[in-house]
Amino acid sequence: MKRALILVDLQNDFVAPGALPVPAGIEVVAFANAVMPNYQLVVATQDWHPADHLSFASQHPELRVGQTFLLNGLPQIAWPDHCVQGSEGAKLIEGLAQNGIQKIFQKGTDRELDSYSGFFDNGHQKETGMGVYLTENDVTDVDVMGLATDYCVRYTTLDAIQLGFRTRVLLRGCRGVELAAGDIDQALAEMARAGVDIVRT
Ligand code: VGL
Ligand code: ZN
Repeated sequence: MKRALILVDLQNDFVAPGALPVPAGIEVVAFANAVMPNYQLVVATQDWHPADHLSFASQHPELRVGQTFLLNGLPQIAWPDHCVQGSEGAKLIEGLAQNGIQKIFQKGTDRELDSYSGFFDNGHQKETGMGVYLTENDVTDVDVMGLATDYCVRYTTLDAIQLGFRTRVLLRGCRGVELAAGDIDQALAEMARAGVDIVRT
């Protein structure tokens, strides 16, 4: 058994005063730093969008942030511009012990596709390479934490399960967007149903 830690989107834009701040998101950085030494392998995901990414409300004059629309046939939330490639907002958070991270996987790089999961885009058309990398490194189990519980953490854990990794989510290391009340609890219920072990300590 070899267990890896997956740090999801610990980037400036997902913490205040970033473009898409997750409430209290900054609180998880200290937890990440504290647990990283417990793992033989630590990887991170990085939301990494072109400036004209089609998940941005700014690309759709008729849409406002938070509205849902169809993007290439998939339900999509219109987000504020965030994690633009090369920007300050896209960088990993300064206080994160980045020297403990072996590899970073970027996602959401294709203008036409959004990618909440660290493994695949939302339509499961393209891989980021993280699944192959973990498998090549003999990883059988993954612990997932980061931002946001109800989007990128949720879809990363669901894909991890589907790929056959024994998967836990470390709740102390997660915070959610909660666009609608109950979104976080609903995400946790969905993860649990899929076989994700929800770790609350
Ligand atoms: C995320 C919305 C848009 C996330 C990324 O990291 O959860 N959420 N892009
Ligand atoms: Zn994004």
